[in-house]
Amino acid sequence: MAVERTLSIIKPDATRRNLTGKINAKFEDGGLRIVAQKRVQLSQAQAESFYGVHRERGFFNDLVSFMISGPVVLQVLEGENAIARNREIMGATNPANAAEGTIRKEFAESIEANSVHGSDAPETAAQEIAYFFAGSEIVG
Ligand code: IDP
Ligand code: MG
Repeated sequence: MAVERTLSIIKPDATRRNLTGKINAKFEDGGLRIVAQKRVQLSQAQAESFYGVHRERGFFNDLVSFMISGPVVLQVLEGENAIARNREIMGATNPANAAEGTIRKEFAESIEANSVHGSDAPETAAQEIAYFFAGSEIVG
């Protein structure tokens, strides 16, 4: 197995409810290390660009509004198979379909306000990490 890095975002629904620590415990208990972390307010341009792949989807404008509705916590998670492992810890996009014990099952409010983002493949992980972090901000 390979050690990977993946981009995680704790979304505004979760920061609003003060769930950062409980969500970080899920990552750490699940075997991932938080090797970079910063709390920021995304701009509309940043959110639109980050979710650009979804620009044609009906939910795009609502998603961007949601992502700038409050602070987010940007993170780099590291560990064995971190990209897939994080997706397991997060659970399915729609909390109605998320497995017991996952972040989205426990904390998500809706399919949109689903508490966390996680990269979905090695290429997107590398792009998403570079979008938000300088190499010097990541300390493994
Ligand atoms: P993912 O976050 O599990 O990778 P994606 O399909 O990449 O899911 O969607 C990105 C984000 O867009 C989701 O996490 C969620 O916040 C939002 N989203 C996805 N599908 C819907 C939908 O059908 N309605 C509203 N928001 C959605
Ligand atoms: Mg996705």
